[in-house]
Amino acid sequence: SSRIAVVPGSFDPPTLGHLDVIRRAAALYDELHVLVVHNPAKEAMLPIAQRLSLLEQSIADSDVESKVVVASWSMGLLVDYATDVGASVLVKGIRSQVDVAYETPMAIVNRHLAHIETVFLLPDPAHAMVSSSLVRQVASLGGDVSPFVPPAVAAFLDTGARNI
Ligand code: COD
Repeated sequence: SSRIAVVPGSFDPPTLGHLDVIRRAAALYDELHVLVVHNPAKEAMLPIAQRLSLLEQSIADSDVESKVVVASWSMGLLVDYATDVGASVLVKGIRSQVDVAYETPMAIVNRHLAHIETVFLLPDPAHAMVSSSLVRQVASLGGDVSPFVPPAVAAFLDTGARNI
């Protein structure tokens, strides 16, 4: 049977750190659902539809496209989406102890809720310091975000985002 995993995130916007985790996860699973989830704890920069579009473009530019489904979820628990698509694993990237502290309780709750395991992947150190919040800050102050994001996201933030 095929091994299916969900890679959830806010992806506001997608970064090279996200793409690194997606690539690593694609090497481990047969099918990946990259899932844009609204995080109520964070104030959003981009609408969900825009994040989906940027993720699709970024993944189309990579070598893992054939394994990846991009989707969004706002109808309830993340594990309900995972169960619906036959996934038994969530994949998350761990940058630091801060991520471990944030992710551990969610992983344990998700295991209790639906027997879904969470797999933590360590990023390439070259990308470990990148975060969407840093990119949002640099972009809002007019800086060059191209070292931190896929080309499609850099192009969008250079032009389209000024109109948001
Ligand atoms: N290197 C490695 N990993 C990275 C990097 C990087 N540079 N940047 C981000 N990541 C990882 C993050 O650690 C995370 O695993 C993932 O990529 C996504 O990151 P973000 O910032 O886009 O997304 P978050 O942290 O805002 O996550 C939002 C979620 C909605 C996925 C999260 O809040 C969640 O799992 N919510 C669960 C909702 C739910 O069902 N709750 C009930 C049970 S807990």
